[in-house]
Amino acid sequence: MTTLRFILGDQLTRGLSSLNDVKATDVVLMVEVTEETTYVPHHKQKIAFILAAMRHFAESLRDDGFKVDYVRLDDPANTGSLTAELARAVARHLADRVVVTEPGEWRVLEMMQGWAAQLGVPVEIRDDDRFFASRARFARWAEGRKSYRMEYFYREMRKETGLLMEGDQPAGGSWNYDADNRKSLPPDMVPPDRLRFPPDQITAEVLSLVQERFGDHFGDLDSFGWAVTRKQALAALDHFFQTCLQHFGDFQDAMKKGEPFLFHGLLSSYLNVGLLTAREVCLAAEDAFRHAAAPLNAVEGFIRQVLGWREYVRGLYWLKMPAYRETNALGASRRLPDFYWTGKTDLACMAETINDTRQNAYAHHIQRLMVTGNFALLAGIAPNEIEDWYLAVYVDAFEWVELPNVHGMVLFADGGLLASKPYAASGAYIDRMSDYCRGCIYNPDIKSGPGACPFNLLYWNFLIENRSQLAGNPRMAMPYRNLDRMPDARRATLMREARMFLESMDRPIPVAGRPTQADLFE
Ligand code: FAD
Ligand code: DLZ
Ligand code: SF4
Repeated sequence: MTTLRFILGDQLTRGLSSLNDVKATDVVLMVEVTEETTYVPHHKQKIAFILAAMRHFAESLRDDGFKVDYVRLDDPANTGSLTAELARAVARHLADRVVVTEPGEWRVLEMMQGWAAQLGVPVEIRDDDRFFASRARFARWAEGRKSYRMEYFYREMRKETGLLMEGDQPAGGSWNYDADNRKSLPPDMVPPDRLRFPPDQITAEVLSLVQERFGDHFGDLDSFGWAVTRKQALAALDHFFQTCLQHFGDFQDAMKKGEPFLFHGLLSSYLNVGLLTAREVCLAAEDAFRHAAAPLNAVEGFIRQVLGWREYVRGLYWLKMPAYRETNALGASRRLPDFYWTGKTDLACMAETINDTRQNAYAHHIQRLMVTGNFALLAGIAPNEIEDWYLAVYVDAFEWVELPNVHGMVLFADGGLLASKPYAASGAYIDRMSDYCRGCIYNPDIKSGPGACPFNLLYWNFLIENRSQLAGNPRMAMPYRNLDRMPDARRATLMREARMFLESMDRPIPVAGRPTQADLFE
């Protein structure tokens, strides 16, 4: 009687539901498969991070006395798919039962649901209890609501968990200190160096494998320094608390050239694969507040991201998939410009964010939302094009968290299910929150004509083109009032220049670099 406990690459948690009640005769199965390494063209560091973390996790289970069957990517008998590797393992171990924890992606759940019939053995799919809110809990919260605002879900989760609560009231008297968290970075403020982890022998082997097999994928591998064990992830968490948490709130929305990490946690990849749990990081953050090691606006800001946004996007994903992914409320249809992959663009903010992404498989939230995301929204990039990009390029990207952020928060493709209005912004926002514009050939203060920041042209054009879907939204009243105050001729100029810019972007990149906007005026 052998039970197979099948653990996926983002289920690297010792307390995982499918590892409860393991018996001495059970076998833990882990498989590296081409299907998962290539379903989008993942950044090289993302593949390396997951395979290295999987191999280390398997070692730690063996050290704890588990029987582990681990299939490596370069095993000649490897069939390349989760289902076929499970079938081979069922036969190899004469298993009469399979236990799994529900996956993070719809596509894998569909696979799992077919396994019992395909394999001829019972397959038990257990809840993923690493989240504060189960799928059923979120569905109960959502039931009967006309809109699903994160803030209300978050307040309920604060009450339910007791995090940052004083009796039935929020600590400090407010639920949300976001208004305090929008400072730009003072020029003399230098963010701390971040803890990186030199590859050990296991990781070095994975890095060679990734270079050999996926050398043509996007991204640098040389700068790899992610934690790949729980011990390292705990060290990274501790380092964040010691050096960054106190400033996390104040500069949460800031951007600075040459500073890809600022005071952010760099914790999402560890949380998403299970090296850290959401509960432990929230409790540790609360502890820092209770011991006066960090101010309330920082700790509340951090807990809101993990207990609020992270849980909320997961709940929404499972509540609305698979239809969610198919919506396209603004009818966006443009191809993703090549510069999202090459970084070769004269928009300094885009080049900086894309090059950070290439180097680190990481960009912080405001870069993702207000630079590459904002551009995709304003330029009308087709949802599936830009979603695949986000799913591929970030080390923390799994569809349950990527999709609501891109489809809902960035693109408004769900028609406002997640966000009450599009996060559309002109160059003025980027100029206020960053120093990017100082090194740019465009000028955020110029609205049209030579030197005009393309975000300005695209912003007004976006409002004009999407008037029928957006003008009735009370939160868009102000931008539409400003638009309507413009003379017709001005609106026509903005539209014409925006179109010229978009057309220039669609052209193939010439060897010497694509034409600049200024060239188009010659
Ligand atoms: P911090 O700024 O330090 O935040 C702390 C933690 O809060 C993060 O580690 C993360 O677990 C959580 N968090 C913060 N914001 C969000 C959010 N909006 N949704 C869910 N969790 C959040 N996050 C991912 O984990 N995977 C993704 O694929 C992903 N794609 C995104 C795509 C876009 C377009 C946008 C706008 C956001 C995306 N996010 C994604 C959310 C967020 O940007 C990242 O979680 C964050 O940048 C990770 O870096 P950090 O650990 O330094 O975060
Ligand atoms: C992302 C990923 C990659 C790159 N490789 C593997 C793998 O070889 N084996 C595996 O079990 N999981 C991998 N993963 C993570 C899965 O894609 C993830 O478990 C599913 O997307 C469900 O969230
Ligand atoms: Fe980006 Fe415009 Fe600023 Fe250039 S001027 S960095 S394109 S916002």
